[in-house]
Amino acid sequence: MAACSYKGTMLDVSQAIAAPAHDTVGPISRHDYRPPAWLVPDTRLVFALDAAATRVTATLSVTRNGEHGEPLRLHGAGQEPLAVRVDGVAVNDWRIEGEQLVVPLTGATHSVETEVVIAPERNTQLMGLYASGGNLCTQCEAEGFRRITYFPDRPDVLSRYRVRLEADKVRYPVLLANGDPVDAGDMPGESGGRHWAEWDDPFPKPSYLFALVAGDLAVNRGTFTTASGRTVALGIWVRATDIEKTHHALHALKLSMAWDERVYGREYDLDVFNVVAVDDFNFGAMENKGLNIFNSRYILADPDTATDYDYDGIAAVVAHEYFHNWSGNRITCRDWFQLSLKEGFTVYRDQGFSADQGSAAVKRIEDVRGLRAAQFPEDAGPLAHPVRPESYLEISNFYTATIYNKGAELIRMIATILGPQGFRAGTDLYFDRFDGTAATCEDFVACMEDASGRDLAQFRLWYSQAGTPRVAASLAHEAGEGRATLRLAQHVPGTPGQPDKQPMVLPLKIKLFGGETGRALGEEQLVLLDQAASTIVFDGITERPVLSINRGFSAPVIIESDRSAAELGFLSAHDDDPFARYEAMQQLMLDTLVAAVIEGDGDHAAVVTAVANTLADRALDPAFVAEAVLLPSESFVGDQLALVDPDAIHRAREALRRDLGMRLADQWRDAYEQAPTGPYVYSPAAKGHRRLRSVALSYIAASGAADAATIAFRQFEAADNMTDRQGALNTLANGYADEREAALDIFYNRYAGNGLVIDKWFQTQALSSRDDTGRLVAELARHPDFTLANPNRARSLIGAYGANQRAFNAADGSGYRFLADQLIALDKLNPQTAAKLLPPLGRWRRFDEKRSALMRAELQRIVATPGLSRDLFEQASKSLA
Ligand code: 0A1
Ligand code: ZN
Repeated sequence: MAACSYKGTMLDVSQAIAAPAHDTVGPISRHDYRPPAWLVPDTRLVFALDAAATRVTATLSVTRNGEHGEPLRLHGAGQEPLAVRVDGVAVNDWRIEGEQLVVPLTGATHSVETEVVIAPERNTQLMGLYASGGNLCTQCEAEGFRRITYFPDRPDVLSRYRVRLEADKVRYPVLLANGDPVDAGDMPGESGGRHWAEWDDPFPKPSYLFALVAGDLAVNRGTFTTASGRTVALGIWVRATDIEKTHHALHALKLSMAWDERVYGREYDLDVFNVVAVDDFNFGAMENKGLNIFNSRYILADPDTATDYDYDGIAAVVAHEYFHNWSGNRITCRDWFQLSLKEGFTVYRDQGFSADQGSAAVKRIEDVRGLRAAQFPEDAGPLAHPVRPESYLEISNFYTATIYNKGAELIRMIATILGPQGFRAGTDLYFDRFDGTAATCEDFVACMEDASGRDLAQFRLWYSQAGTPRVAASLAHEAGEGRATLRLAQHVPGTPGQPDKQPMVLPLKIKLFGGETGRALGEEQLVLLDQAASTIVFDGITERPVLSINRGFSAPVIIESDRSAAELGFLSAHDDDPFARYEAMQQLMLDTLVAAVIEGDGDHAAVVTAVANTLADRALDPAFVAEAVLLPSESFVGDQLALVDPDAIHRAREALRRDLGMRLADQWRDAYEQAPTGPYVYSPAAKGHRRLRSVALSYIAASGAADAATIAFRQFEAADNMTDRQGALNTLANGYADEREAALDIFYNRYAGNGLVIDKWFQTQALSSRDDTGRLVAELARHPDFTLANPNRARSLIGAYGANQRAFNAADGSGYRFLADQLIALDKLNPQTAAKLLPPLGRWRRFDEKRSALMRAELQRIVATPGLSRDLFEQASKSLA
């Protein structure tokens, strides 16, 4: 037997919660997957809850998985076993190896019991059991359960959990866990003031879906009757003062439950479904079986404190977590390399839900904008990885836009290739075949093939090859022959570890329009480009054709076409697919801005005409108009250029904004004044009007109009809702008028103590296009309300600043230094959140030598920091490579 490296019964909490040094575990490779040596059919947990010291007793029924002589290996992090019992008898022959408790066992089945004490109030990483706002809650995905107790903390070990919670009745009157409630009561006399509750979850689940909540919470209750007639008790749990802000989330939950029955045939399966909101949370929300735990920003809303964007986000995240009950919980992931199996599919499902609540076109535009803002740069940078990664140091770093959003695009492409019926047959088969198991991306694709008869062999490259494919498209017209020839060529750029790529399957929706008449020259076609190059011939084309390609963003690729400004302007007015109209306008704007950056001066005429036409088209949905007339962001313009000059990009974009503002002054005023106001209603139409109004306001301000700040301040003061108030504040925050300070002060004082709104106050200032934003951000970091301990607050200042291309990339490197300082400090508290905020420093290859050297120096400083977490080390070291 190997020597025990660490053993004892004394608990030293300060030692126990220290962040792990990054070199404790090497890279994990997908190919090293082995099935678990031991299974755990049943788990019984008893929690004696206390913020300072919680005792966890875990009893695992374990069964040997196949013929082997392996001991039982249980993961544990930050605690030590106070007792280990096998079949009820205390044993001593266990050992600790790294993060594992190794227990030798002789038989085929045993009962293994461990006892640990953990300190939730000292858990600043917010993984495992921790305290938030005086309550106790858990976060276990991906590897947090091992911070609660010893367990095979891997997603392919599915266990039935029965959980008993004991706690002080006054501090923690509400005790929740996964599954259905069994019983509850007061503890007998000597425990004084304590009570207990037991929960039972009949569905075997991996440990990352475990959850408990203990706290002083109020509930907004509802019910949902499933298609088969079962009544489910719904509860949204929040602090009592927030109860009125839960109606939107509860409504969204009911809509989600009905939608999943209607669209995917999926019913809910327990008698209760609880959702709890907490203020301190590393991500958006978590799909724990029957007990979702949410970042409060994705639950709490009322018109006075939440924008339309927040309302949409809440509905989307509530739906996302609910949909995981099938795509994630009933069928989970075999290992973390399969993360996109649940996340890509579930994002695709929540996108479909949101599209069905309002304008599908606007939803698609927003999703594509998000993909281009977050995923395309990731795929083009040092942290690029395939949708099914090959290796990782720290799995938390792989909750990325690639796994989530590109993963969703893969599912969308499969749905496009199979068609609605084939896709539904595929998902039915998947849910049926893999229910109750831990599956792989390969299993999902195989179901799609089996149900549809389509061969997706080459399509699988989407899971293994990183990088955004580029498609060159060129349309030639031979008028005399009545023929148009479309030449397509694809190229997938090299990414870290993958210098050479094979051609992918790209489903491209294509349509031709007559350049003179504007009429469609034939139906839309779905072209599957699966070669490096291909030629498509269209016959009977007598009129000069204009190419509409990748309609609806049917493939997540970059189209490089030789379409002229006139053709793009034409499509922006005549294409019959609203998404394609938007795309044409964006491409026109992008071409104009890139030319202006390179040449130092721009010809804005085509953009001005196209925007004017869009504003004048009364048949268009205002929500669509608001999206269509927005210029691409400075970062997105930067992404088009080999060398990013942040100041030149800012100048070019501001010049175009100013020109649009001035030349279309009347139309902006018209759009601003025409938008109906009236009391706040959350509806697709009202949202569209509000959005267009704020966009128009920003153009009025961009024009330099003398009354712009007055108009904005009037809107700010008159607003009966946060959308209008925030829209006005954004405009004021970008400018230098006296009204700016006044509005920021009013906003701050009005919402003092409301964390989610104060986050907006920080964020708005960090995103400002003012010249002195860097200095202001440094000051805000010293504001009494700023803290790194709350992830939302950290993101609202540091994350927003990192996204502000011009301010962050100040030539003197002050932005880089600031970010590195903050990340080094944050890493000591919360490595996951620190690592998430690092990517802006990894863009150094795209900047001039001076900036690039400054960024690298900060990355090196981070990597050299003693005691750095695995999370931040992985991101920083990969960003340097
Ligand atoms: N599965 C969740 C996301 C999530 C992942 C990790 C977390 O750890 C802090 C939290 C949440 C989802 O997709 O919503
Ligand atoms: Zn998810």
